[in-house]
Amino acid sequence: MRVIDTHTAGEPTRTIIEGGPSLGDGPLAERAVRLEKEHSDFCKAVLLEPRGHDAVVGALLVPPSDPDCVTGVIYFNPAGNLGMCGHATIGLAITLAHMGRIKPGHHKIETPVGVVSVDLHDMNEASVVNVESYRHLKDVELDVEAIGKITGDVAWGGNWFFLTKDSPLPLDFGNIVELTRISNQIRSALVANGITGKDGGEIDHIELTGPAKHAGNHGRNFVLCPGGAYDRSPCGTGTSAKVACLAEDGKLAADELWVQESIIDSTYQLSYTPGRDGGVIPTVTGKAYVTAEATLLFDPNDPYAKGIQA
Ligand code: PYC
Repeated sequence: MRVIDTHTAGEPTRTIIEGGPSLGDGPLAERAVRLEKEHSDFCKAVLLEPRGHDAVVGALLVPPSDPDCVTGVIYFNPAGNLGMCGHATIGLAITLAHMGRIKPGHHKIETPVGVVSVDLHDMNEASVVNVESYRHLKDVELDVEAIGKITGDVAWGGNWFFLTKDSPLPLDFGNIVELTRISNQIRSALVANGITGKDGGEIDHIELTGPAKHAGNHGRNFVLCPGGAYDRSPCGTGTSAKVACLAEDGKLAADELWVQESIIDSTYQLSYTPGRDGGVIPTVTGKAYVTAEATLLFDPNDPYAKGIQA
């Protein structure tokens, strides 16, 4: 199986360019369900130790059903599928450029939650025009064990997010273990209180937000992903959800720049245009770098061929 690895603002993506499972044809959302249900061993083997680690997001290239798209892609992490993934889409654009499949310009990519587009600026920078993003619930009050009251919004940016108004702890690199623990407690409190996204969608990403640390930037975050790893990047879908909330609160105008910092100080530049259904269409710009081209080997005698799993 051949893969190309990238990182986008520090967050890794492994794009499977050859040798992945065949998922048949039909709508991408159905093929994504097939991947999760019938090939979870493949997903874990590709991502987990000893070949990877729990923060790696997989991008399986599949034929698009929309002929205008340069490729279809299904994103997954060790816990299951991701609807959309901002950092991985930037990583995918840089990978396709590295492979010579796309040149600087505008390209469409099909994901299970809709068609997104990328503007490839050069061999390391791309802008993703995301799916329509919107706030579903405002000022939700949660009683979180050992922390107390936390207020936040539930918003969609291609995945479901709970975005806190403030962070109970400074958003410092040295606090990552504690921030992870707090975010997991928030996730449990959401489940215990039956709080979901639209149509019962599971809120599987928690975004702690706070003020920027560095001049010229506008906000900072810590994002817990499904499975328990934190996002090294500012999270493309998470910042899309953030921008949707800022727009609805009248704090960010269309086409105005928002620079979002991650917990490791990497940044994305964001702006939006109004959406068709009352939300916003965010554009997320970031940089990605190719870190490896590899052939993954699966030795049938290897007891950890399927990855180290709990
Ligand atoms: O960039 O959207 C994103 C993302 C989701 C999970 C990890 N990264």
